[in-house]
Amino acid sequence: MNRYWDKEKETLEREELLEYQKSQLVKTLEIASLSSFYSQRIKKIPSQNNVITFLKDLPFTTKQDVRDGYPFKFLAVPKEEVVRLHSSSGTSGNPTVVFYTAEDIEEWSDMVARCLYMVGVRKEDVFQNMMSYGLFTGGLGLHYGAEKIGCFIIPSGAGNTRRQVKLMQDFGTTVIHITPSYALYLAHYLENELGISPSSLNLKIALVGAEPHSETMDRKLEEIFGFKVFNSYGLSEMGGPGVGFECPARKGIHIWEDHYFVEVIDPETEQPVKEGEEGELVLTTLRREAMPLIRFRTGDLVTFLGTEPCPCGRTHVRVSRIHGRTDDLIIFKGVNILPSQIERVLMSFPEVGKNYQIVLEREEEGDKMVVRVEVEKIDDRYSSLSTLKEVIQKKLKEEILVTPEVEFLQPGSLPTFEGKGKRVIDRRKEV
Ligand code: DLL
Repeated sequence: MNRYWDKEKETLEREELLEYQKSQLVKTLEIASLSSFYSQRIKKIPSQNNVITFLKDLPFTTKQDVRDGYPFKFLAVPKEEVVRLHSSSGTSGNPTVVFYTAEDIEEWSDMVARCLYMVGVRKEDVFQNMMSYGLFTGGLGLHYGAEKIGCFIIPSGAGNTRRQVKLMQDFGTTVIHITPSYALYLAHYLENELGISPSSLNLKIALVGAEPHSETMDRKLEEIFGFKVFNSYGLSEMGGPGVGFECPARKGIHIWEDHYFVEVIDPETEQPVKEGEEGELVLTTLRREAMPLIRFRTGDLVTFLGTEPCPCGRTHVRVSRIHGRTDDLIIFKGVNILPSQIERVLMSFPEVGKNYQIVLEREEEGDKMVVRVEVEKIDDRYSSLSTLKEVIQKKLKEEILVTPEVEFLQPGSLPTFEGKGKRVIDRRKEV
């Protein structure tokens, strides 16, 4: 049986792949130079022969550049060519927005279909998409990919667990797309609230991504549900999910090199790392029209696994799962949050000290965020500590969209730092 969606592209010889990348890079530079941001950086277009050297002399593009480019500085086509906008899940200030032409949507859907097909999703499958639809790319992105394959799609979106279960039971869902933390919660809910064994649902495959998760966590989910978990990687700046996916041989995540030029660099020296070493993933789009990005620093830390042939037969480069981030961006329940957003809210309360800590935990009932602060003296405005806590919690929810727990501590209880403090303690990967 054919195991490939697009065998020719997925198994291209390395030299052919490189030649293809070079020709796409030239086109990408041409398109990018039409955007107001890159018109400053790309003054001439190199030939295919020296495009790689040319590329490597260009400065990196950062998340901050994209944020500062809001709303239109990165748009490389006339506005009337745009058919859709997505955004990263941040809530503060300018979000990073991403534009798509009709062709971009087509290419993206095809790439997602390739990922799904690779892990065994077929036309006969009932595919329940439990990621949120809307600005977030996880909903519509996977939806269009699954539709290409011809799956029976249930676009249930995130949340409303009781209804999710009913849909799964009544329509015989076989594949789910879900964040790891929600999958854990779903198992807890099934067992404890409904008294249903998760493995009785007959699910076959779970596509899991959009936030950090460990190998142990994936295996644990497999044991509980009796399905196979595949790690799905992507980011809105690169178009969304589908950028890379774990293959059935489980030899890491293949990044689709006909769509992205891949570099893995030491975040300090900015030099490429060797095979087997950890570094930051840097990506250049090769086929995007509305918003090409050149040497985009993803902030995601991976081990570079190289281009040795994979038992699955695909030739595209492999990286490990995401180990962490180079910046202090928190990805919590699929929402991107900057510690500075939390800090801003906390500092607007004179009762709260300057020191704070954000602890992320993974528990059976789902992921938990605890914001720990030192409380100095309580103002007359608040009748008690618990009222103050509630007000802080509400303000935080408004700013970051999720409700953290707030813990009050005696002044001097939290560690102090000279220079950059370690504010975020992420214990989710320990599960
Ligand atoms: O999370 C796109 C996506 C949707 C990926 C659905 C997978 C499934 P953003 O909101 O822009 O886009 O967040 C991107 O999330 O830079 C990583 O830090 C993190 N991330 C995404 N996938 C994984 C994963 C979507 N499989 C940021 N493992 C990325 C760990 C991930 N972290």
